Order: sequence, then C-alpha cells, then structure tokens
Amino acid sequence: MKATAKAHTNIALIKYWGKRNEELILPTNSSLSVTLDGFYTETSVHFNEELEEDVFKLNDEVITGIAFDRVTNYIDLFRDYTGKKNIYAEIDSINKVPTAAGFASSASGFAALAAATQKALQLDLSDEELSKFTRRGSGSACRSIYGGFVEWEMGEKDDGSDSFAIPIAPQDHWDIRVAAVVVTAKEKDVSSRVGMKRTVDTSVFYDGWLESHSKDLADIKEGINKKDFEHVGEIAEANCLKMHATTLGANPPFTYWQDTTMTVMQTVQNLRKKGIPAYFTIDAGTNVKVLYLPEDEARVLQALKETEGVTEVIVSKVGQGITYK
Ligand code: 2P0
Repeated sequence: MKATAKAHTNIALIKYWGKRNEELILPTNSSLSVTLDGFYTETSVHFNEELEEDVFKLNDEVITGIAFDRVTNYIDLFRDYTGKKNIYAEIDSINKVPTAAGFASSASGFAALAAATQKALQLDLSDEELSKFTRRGSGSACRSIYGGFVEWEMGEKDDGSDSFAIPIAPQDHWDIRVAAVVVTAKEKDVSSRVGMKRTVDTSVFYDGWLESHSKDLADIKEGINKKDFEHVGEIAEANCLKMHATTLGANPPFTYWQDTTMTVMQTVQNLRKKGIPAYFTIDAGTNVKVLYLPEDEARVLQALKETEGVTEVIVSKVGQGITYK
C-alpha cells in the first residue's frame, strides 16, 4: 500500500477569490489556471499497519503542529471514504516550489498528496473524483490534477459534487512563459484563506468582482483556444487587478502589494509601450508573475532583472498534470 505521485503548481489567470462553503472548499466563482513545469511536489504515501498515527516528512524533516494536523486531517477524508479508520501512513514529501517565488505550495502539495493517497489505497479514482478530493485540501490544488490550461468549475450544488477542475487545453497546446519575479518583501500578514474570507464578508467591491467574472472566463477561454496572447494577457491582468481591488474595499482594508510589486507592474507596462507583449498577474502575496512569449524572453528577463528591488527571476514553461512513479 505505497505510491508516489508528482504534481506541479499552477498560476491562476482568472482568480479564485472567495468561498461559499469553507469546510467543503466551494468557491463563489469559477477560475482558470496554467500548470507550471518549474515547480512541483513529489509525495510518497505508505500505509503501514504498524503505525499508530500518520508521520509526515517534508524535505526529509519530520513535521509537527498545524502543518501536520492539516495533512493528517486531510487523509482522514480518505479513511472515512474507504471505511479503513485505523490505518495510518508515512507521508514523504519533497517540495520543489521555492517559498520565495510566492507560489502557493499548497496547490502542488495537496494535488500530489491526494494522488499518492488514492493510488496507495488502490481507489482508482477518475480525474474528476481526484480533483474533488484535492479541492478539499486546498481550492487551487484541484486545478493541478491536469497539465496545460485548466478550469475549476465552481458548481452549484451544496454537497460540492459538481465543483471540480476540467482540462481546457493540453500542455503542448501553446508555449507561453511565466516568470516568477521575486521581490524583497516583508512577511505577509494576511494569509490567502483569511484575506479571501474577509473580502467575501465585508468588501463593498465584492459584488462587482462576482458580476464581471463569467465574462472574463468566457473571453479568456476563447483567447486560449485561438492562442491570442494579447487578448489572454489583457484579461488576466485586468482580472488580477479586480481581485486586488476587492481587498481595498474590505473591512479592515488590506493589500498584498508592496512598493516593489508596483515597480514591477510598471516595468511590465513599459515593456508593452515598447511593443513587447508582457502581462502581469499577482496572487495573494507581493510577488509578480509575468506572462510573455518565448521569442521575447531575453528582453523581458533583462527588464525584470534591472528593476529595482527584484532579487530573482524564475522562469517556467507550461507544465504537465499528475504523474505516478
Ligand atoms: C488562485 N489564490 O486562484 C487564487 C488567486 C490566491 C489568489 O487560490 O483556502 O491556497 O486552501 O482554498 O487555494 C490561494 O488560495 O486557498 C489561491 P484555500 P488557496 O490561485
């Protein structure tokens, strides 16, 4: 009863920003992401009848406390599902998502954990079922089941049975690049989970976010299908700005941006003024992700690296979905 799975992280072009059910992790809107080849988590799960509780190792270090609780509570979902209540596992995770790059390692982390767990238990889940299980660990993780371009359909049902990710276009559909721009930053003080909830509960701009969402999603899918980079970039950038605007309308208001975040945004806008199609998106953090085409790589990277406050630029191509060893 042992299996190993690898999952890549993803970056949302149309953001998930709000839950309608906290426990089941059901979103208030659908979202769309690109899976990235540069960043992944590889996890082995070994169910062993001699264990009396789960053991979780991350990068060869035994993890306790809240991070352990989140993993063991997550595996309880599988124990409940199979009725095997008293079987525990050793979980070994290697995380190749640099924390400094500002990608949520929870996306690749829970996707790899869900995949390895179901395989170790020989559940033979469909991708749809696996995506639903993965969603329960972390919302954005349900998109990391697939490579390429992926939509998480929010669904409407209260039990979450219609809320899962579907593939929009495969990894080899379109060779675009994503640069993760690492900036010098202070520790963030509002986690994405807390920020999301505060925004849903209090932001005076939240209705506007929800109203414009389905058009953004429909338009970007058309753009991806036609490989219209400028159209896709414009929608992604505007969608990101709308998400961040909701945080300013929350009570108490907050923002994830710091000064260098905005400097990098200006670098990207200046690239466009010079005729280079580059677009930014930002998650619940200070770092900026920049979308561009392979032929513009040298000029984009040079401009980003020359931007004051930028410490590192990490490039990723479009990545693949879950794989098993
Ligand atoms: C996204 N983010 O679509 C959005 C954009 C951050 C900004 O998904 O509470 O770690 O575990 O479901 O998935 C980050 O939130 O939140 C996120 P939970 P998650 O990628």
